[in-house]
Amino acid sequence: LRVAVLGLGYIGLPTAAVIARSGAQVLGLDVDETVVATVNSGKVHIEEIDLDGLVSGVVARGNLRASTQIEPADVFVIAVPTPFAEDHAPNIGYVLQAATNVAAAIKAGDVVILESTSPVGTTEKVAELLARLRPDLKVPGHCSGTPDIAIAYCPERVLPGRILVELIDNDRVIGGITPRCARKALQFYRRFVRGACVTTTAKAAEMTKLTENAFRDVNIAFANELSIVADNVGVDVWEVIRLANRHPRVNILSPGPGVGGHCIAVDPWFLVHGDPENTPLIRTAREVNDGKIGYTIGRTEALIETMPGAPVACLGLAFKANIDDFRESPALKIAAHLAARFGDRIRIVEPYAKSLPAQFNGTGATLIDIDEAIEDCPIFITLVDHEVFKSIPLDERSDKIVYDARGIWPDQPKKETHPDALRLTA
Ligand code: SAJ
Repeated sequence: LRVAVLGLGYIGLPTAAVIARSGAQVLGLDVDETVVATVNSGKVHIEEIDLDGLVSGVVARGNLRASTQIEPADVFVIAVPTPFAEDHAPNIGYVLQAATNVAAAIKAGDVVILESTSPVGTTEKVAELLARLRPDLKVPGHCSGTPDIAIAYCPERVLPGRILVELIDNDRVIGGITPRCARKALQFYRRFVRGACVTTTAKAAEMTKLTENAFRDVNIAFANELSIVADNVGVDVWEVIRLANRHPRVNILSPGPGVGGHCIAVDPWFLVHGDPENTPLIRTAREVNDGKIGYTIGRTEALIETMPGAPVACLGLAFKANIDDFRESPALKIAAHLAARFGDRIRIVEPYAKSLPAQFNGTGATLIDIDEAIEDCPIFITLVDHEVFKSIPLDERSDKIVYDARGIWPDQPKKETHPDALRLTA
């Protein structure tokens, strides 16, 4: 089996590598020549647990090769980004460009699968485009009788940091332009997926993906809203959530400094943009989660001002725990804002960073390790719940003044975690 994977990013490269490991001949396509050269040398341009070993193995065995030019294949998997514009309008330009490339190489009998998170109806647009560019082929939805090719949507659902495990173990939703398309795509996924593969329509599969991330966003927004209410009445929100979650039908997620990454903070907008009138809840959740960044900045600034001149340790820049991904990270935005305001008082602790990102250039902020922070900084602001931070014992931090945006230290003396209480006791 020959498989072409279009897009060698966070999803495309691991997907290409896993398919290659199943024995297929995989061609990975990317517009970026350095990415292509990196993969062809058996190396990776992104950090993901165990990905480097897997890629070097499949490249060495000749099962994975990268190129900027499309070649004939039996299955085409599109895994390119779908960003959004300022007005939150989804941009499916990369998907349509990839489909245009597929049109140049596709032949009767082939299967095209879109994996990119996409607005509802995108797979049908891909079919339309292929029908227009290849009038010689019978394209599903655009022909009578049995089509020559199959077109399906199958969203990726993997969690960064667990991508290689979840690519195999997660259930997959496979939506065909027609039921026959779904069956063809199903045969392909069965080669390497251990989880259940469930078939449906392309539109339902597209909406399922957006629904999963909107569900999580709405639930995190609930927790973030609670955290502000609790703050205002001087109650520890983490304790309230722990207690409420003892109810058999309540399961509240964790508040934090905002929602980051390139999925949960983006995908709900695709639903809102598709039907603005009927999505007030999903839109508000987005606004609540984005608003938590500004709220955290306000609270931490107030805390830092209570100790003029004192060095401040900001713990974490990543968009979530235990990964080195800083894209769309609330922690990064908050720390950069504090650095711009307080300059060299701001010390960043981020074991997953080799140097400070460009946002800190010229601010005077420095990257230090956790031992230096414990030694030098009386103020701690926890922005990411990395395991290494959580495990700092109380006796190393009991004298610190802490703003714990992630609730990683439930045993921290309470008056010191609440800036207002602090001002009263200072
Ligand atoms: N977060 C909280 N509180 C929580 C959980 C998360 O503040 O209780 C924050 C995180 O710190 C982070 C953001 O939300 O900033 C997103 O983190 P995440 O771990 O919830 O999700 P992602 O973005 O890493 O991956 C999500 C996953 N989707 C769901 O869990 C429904 C993953 O399965 C998807 O494949 C991925 O989006 C994607 O690619 O769409």
